[in-house]
Amino acid sequence: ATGRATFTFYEPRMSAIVVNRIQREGELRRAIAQNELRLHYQPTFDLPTGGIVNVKALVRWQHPELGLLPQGDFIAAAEASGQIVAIGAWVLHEACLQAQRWRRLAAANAPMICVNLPARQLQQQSLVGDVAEVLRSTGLDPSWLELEITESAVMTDAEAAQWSLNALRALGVRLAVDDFGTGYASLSYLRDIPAHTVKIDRSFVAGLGTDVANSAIIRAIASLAGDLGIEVTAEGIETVEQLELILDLGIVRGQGYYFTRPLPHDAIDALIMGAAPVSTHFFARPGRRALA
Ligand code: G
Ligand code: MN
Repeated sequence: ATGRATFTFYEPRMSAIVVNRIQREGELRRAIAQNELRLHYQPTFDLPTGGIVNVKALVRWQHPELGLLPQGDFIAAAEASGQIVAIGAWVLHEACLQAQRWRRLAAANAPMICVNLPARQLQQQSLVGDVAEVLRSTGLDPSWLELEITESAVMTDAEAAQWSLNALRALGVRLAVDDFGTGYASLSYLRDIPAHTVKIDRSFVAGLGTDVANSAIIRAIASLAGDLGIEVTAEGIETVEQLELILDLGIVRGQGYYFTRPLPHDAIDALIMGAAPVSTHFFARPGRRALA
């Protein structure tokens, strides 16, 4: 990894790192084979009404000894080992199955499903066919699936990525750019990628109110996306102050711990069926002025 024409002294620690990685790879293989992966779901809300716009599927690992692990604990390792492709395939299938269950449960009130598309999956030549097959086998209408890509995933091999993304869009699948603003892509990225949605990274939302630069950046992204006909979601809203500032910036879709953390599917059932009080509780705040 450090290139040619170098030398390195051996240290026992290096073996330990390799052994550790091999062990984790073995564990992950078992996790996939023995059904230890789970999905949790985090809704994005239409801010003025409190309606659910879509839910994002997020993978968890129900580890037999360590308990429920968030994606941060194993996805980077899975990306390094290539197991992310198998995990990504599982996530996509499971998420589409769940989306179909919600369709049966709530018909038109069912939320669209959003799924991360890791860089390695985007590079797979079989991607478009694989997605089409999942849609066919689960019966999910393509327009109910939104695949989320990051800037860095596209940068890896921009030309191939763009070909795949155009083909996915032609299938009728929706595309979103996730964590926008944190990668190295230029603004032309929003022009070239056939995305329906851009999700503003939560680091900008977290800085709202403390540093005016953050609202300037969010306003600029929202304005650019608006002019390009791309929908905007603000990620990572944690406080009512952030929510107010996001609404002041004219953004009408938001997600974050202020509303809810990622939840197991049955908790989402309750939200969809209106059994949980989320809408009145969070959105119909007295004194909140109407949006212009
Ligand atoms: O892939 P995506 O960008 O949707 O990643 C969502 C991740 O961010 C999840 O792991 C989720 O738990 C986390 N997340 C979602 N909302 C918030 C939030 O309001 N604050 C923080 N710190 N993390 C969040
Ligand atoms: Mn994100």
